[in-house]
Amino acid sequence: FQDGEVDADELQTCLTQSGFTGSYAPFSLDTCRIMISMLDKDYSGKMGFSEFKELFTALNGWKQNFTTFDRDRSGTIERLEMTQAINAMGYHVSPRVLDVMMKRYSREGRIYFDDYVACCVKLRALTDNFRRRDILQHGRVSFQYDDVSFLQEQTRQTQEVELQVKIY
Ligand SMILES: [Ca+2]
Ligand SMILES: [Ca+2]
Repeated sequence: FQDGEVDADELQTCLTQSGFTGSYAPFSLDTCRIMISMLDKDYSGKMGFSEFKELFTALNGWKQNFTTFDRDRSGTIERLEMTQAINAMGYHVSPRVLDVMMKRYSREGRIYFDDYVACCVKLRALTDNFRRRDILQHGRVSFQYDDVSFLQEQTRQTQEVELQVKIY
């Protein structure tokens, strides 16, 4: 943080050097880019110190979550484990949305830590977006198709999907 902000390369180096991912594979540049853009509150295109602190706190939670829900200790999160992890984070997703998430973030049914974090960052960004729009009434909300377009890159169809968020 010499110049106050880090880009994706620097973030990757920083997280790798800190040994954050432990025995899991280091974060890809892609995931680092996603982390920066999703938490870039001041739209600087880089990650400032306060954004980094927020990310680090979130990462710790996700890592704990990942380890806890990897019940068979395979080092990856499979479908059933993902359902439980998502519920624990306060989300409720329909089986159909889960299918799409598995398709997007897993490799042959296994979600690695790197992709898990990318998914968590995205979910969190969606939640923040909803909070900003103040439509988290009754603690549950269904995301509209456009909000989860990241989940469906192939089929363009307009429909509401049942990705629901519980109260935080
Ligand atoms: Ca920034
Ligand atoms: Ca597992």
